[in-house]
Amino acid sequence: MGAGEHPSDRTVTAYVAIGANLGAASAAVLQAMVALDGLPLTRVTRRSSLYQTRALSNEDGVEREAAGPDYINAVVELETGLTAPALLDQLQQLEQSAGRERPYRNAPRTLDLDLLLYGRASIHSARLIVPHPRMTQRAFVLLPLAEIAPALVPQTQRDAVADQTIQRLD
Ligand code: PH2
Ligand code: MG
Ligand code: MG
Repeated sequence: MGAGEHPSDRTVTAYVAIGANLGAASAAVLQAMVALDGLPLTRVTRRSSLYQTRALSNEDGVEREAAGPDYINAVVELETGLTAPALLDQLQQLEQSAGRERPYRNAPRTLDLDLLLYGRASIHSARLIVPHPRMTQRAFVLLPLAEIAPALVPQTQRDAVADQTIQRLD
């Protein structure tokens, strides 16, 4: 049994945001959904549509449109027996396998996997903050999340991001 895998059969419902804006972004997002389903002790239980979104950058706590290609974004629900740090390790390994480089903050990326929610856990470690601190400011997270877990996204939060450019793809 690898690090972070429990000997018990307890699982947690977690939500992961997927984003890409370099290369074949839609293919990378769909491929990531398959890869997430293949992680140890983990399966994908719900997947949102793909969304095309204008690149945003957080300046002084406010999300603003930024230069750079549009993103393809989506959110998946996982049922996982991994601990949160073990799941984060796996997400980072998938980003690496997709050729992710980090030349500077918010650089265009082949694949970004962000842990949004891990059950009801509130986590503040050096590596990981859950719930994701900027998720409620971002239409590219809230709308796909609302599609698969509407109870998690109050209408007030959706209203607050109504000015952000996002288009559901079919
Ligand atoms: N991710 C960021 C910064 N800006 N903008 C969009 N539209 N979608 C993203 O996934 C995204 C972003 C940092 O990870
Ligand atoms: Mg991100
Ligand atoms: Mg990230």
